[in-house]
Parts: sequence; structure tokens; C-alpha cells
Amino acid sequence: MKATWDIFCSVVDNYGDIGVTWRLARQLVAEHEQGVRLWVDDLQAFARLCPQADLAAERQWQHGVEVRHWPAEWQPVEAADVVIEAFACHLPPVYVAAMAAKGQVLWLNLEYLSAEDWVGGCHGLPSLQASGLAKYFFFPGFSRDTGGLLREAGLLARRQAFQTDPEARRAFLAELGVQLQPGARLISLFAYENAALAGWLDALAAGATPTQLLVPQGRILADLQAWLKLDELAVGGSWRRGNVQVHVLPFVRQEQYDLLLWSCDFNAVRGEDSFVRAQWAGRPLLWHIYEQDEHAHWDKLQAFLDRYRQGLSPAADAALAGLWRAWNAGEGMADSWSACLQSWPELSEHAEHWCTEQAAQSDLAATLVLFYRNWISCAA
Ligand code: TRH
Repeated sequence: MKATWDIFCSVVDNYGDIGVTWRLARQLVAEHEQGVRLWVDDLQAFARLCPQADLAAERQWQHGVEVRHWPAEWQPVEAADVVIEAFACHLPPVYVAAMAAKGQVLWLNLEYLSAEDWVGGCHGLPSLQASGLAKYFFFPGFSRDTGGLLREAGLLARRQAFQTDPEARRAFLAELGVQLQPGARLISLFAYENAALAGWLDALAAGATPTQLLVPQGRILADLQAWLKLDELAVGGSWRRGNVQVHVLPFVRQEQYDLLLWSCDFNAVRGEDSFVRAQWAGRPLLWHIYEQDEHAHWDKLQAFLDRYRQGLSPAADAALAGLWRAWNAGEGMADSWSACLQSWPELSEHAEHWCTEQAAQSDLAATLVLFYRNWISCAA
């Protein structure tokens, strides 16, 4: 059943809001043949993920998605069949009135990702709004009672084919200006400013195995620059300190970022979307969680760790939890990194196992489409 969808994205900061909605919009078009308009209030942020985007266009088509600039002065349009307000952004009142006038519009608030237990109980619940319309809360998540995670069809097969093709990996990295050093461990680094970075890099620099650290342009660069004792870090540049070779990369398009994660032995990621993509990479990861008021992010971090660590031996479990806590607290990483290295084969196997387990659940786009089908058949 082809329906029209309006997805509203207000860019708070960073790239997670637009990263998730842009990925979802493309998937609804490509795999479910839905008609999707993506309303974005910040086309600059969109253009980081979709470099061919036209910054001046009020309306443009990208990958079959109608991308609309969400203007400060809203111009009335007809409401879609399904309306997603991403991450509790506020819909224009005139648009809400258009939804009420149209009738039979499914209104969803797509929530931030969390592994906390309460999420399953709240997923899919309606809340009556002043307009008389019901708004449903849609939660992505890691358990079957949630909406699942964004995962495109065939993603894992593509990932596995890439990871078993050394030439594909070599060619991709060469495109980014990175020559693989024999025997080196490859680590990607995408994080917010982090006081723990220097301690971790010291440990890597002193390690027996050489490390190639691949760092796309972003907020961590100032800490990296300080550790390298440089005045500037130019994109495309490469520097060595001890046993670490640092490569500063451009911020690549989303599809290439997947290849980067698939190429690495270990991925440091952040926020929401890169965090999920690193899980699909099937390799051990380190999560820099987005900091929230009143330290609410610590509960979220713990909730994910509680799920993710199930099945690990006590040693691997303690090593991983210690590393993640130190990274997020900005503390010393040397001991927990060394403990992780000792449990490396187990952590690697576990990452693949976790990925397979998560992939056995329905993906977020599919659960959204199903939710709409069920809703419309009840409403009919
Ligand atoms: O940019 P983020 O820190 O976004 C955050 C989080 O989503 C957080 O939950 C939210 O509250 C806050 O924004 C407002 O991290 P995230 O979610 O990983 O988004 C980054 C996006 O950028 C993701 O889609 C991957 C993409 N990306 C690229 O396309 N190319 C790159 O080179 C890199 C490093 C990332």
C-alpha cells in the first residue's frame, strides 16, 4: 500500500537528527515504495550527509525523497497520510490543523534510541492532543517490543562481502588516502571532545601492535591536535607518534562511513546513528554517548551495556564496561584498554553475535510501515 509520509526534522546540533531521518526517508522510498517528503530546517547539516544537496532549494529530489526546506514562515501544504515528528520537534500549528482537517492521518513521534527497559512498555502508545488527534510514541530499540533499529535490506550481506574482500577494503582506504600498513590494527574515531583521548592514545602509542587511527573531521580534532602537539590538523594529513599513525579524513557521505566502519578492527562512535552503524559492522566498538542534563545519559549507557554484555566472560565483561565508562567519564583508559586487548578474540566474536541477534528483529522502517497498515485497518 503506497502512502504519503511527511518526516519533520529539526536539527538540534550535530548530525544525528538529520542522519536518522535521512536514512529512514531513503529506506521508506527504496524498500517500501512510499512517497516521502523530508522537511529539514537546516539544509547545511543535510548537505554534510548528502553533498550533492542544493543549499538554496526550497524543494529538491534526492534518492527519490522529496527534500523540503522547513521554513521559519510555514506555507500551508496538504498533510500526508503518515506524519513523523522526529525527536519531539514541534510541528507547525497550521500543519497540525491541516492534519485534523484531512482526517485519518497517523501522527507519530519518533523517539531517541534507548536500551532502557521502560521503552518497550511505552512503544506505540497514543496520547490525545489538543487538536483532537492522537499522537503515537514510536521507540527504536533493541528488544522485540520496540520499533527496532534502522537497517537496510541486504546490509549485512554487503558488509560480509566487503569484509571478506581485502582488495575492496584496500581500494576504499586508498581512495581516502590511507595506505594499509602490514600488521596494523585499524581504528576509526568519531567522538565528542573527550579528556580521555590522550590517555588512550598514549596506550596505543606505547603498544606492541601498530595502530592506524582514522579520524573523520569533527569535534574530537582539537583533542587529537593537542595530543600530537601540532598547531593545525589538515584534512588528508597523516602524523605518527610512537606506534600510532593518525590519518585525518574528510567527513564522508553516509554510505562511505559504513565502509569505513566495516574496514576497521575497532570503531569509536557517538550519538545514535553511528552507534547503530558500528553494531552492524560486527566489530568491537566504543560508544561516546550524547551527554544529557542531570546525567540521564549514564542510565542509558548502563542499560545498553546490560544488554550488550550478556554472554561475555567476567573478564571480557569487566574490560568492556571499564573501557566504556572511562571513555564517557573522561578518565584513564590504559588499564581497561589493556584488559580489552586480552579479551580481543572474545570481544570480536561477541560483536558479530550481537549483530546477528539484532538483525533477527524487524528493522525500524518495516515496523513503521506495519504499524501504519495495522492502524489504517483498525481505523477503516
Ligand atoms: O552527530 P551525532 O553526535 O548526533 C547526535 C546524536 O544523534 C544524539 O542522540 C542527538 O541527541 C544529537 O545528535 C542532537 O552522532 P550520530 O547520531 O552518530 O550522527 C552522525 C551522523 O553522521 C550519522 O548518520 C553518521 C554520519 N557520518 C557520516 O555520514 N560521515 C562521517 O564521516 C561521519 C563521521 C559520520
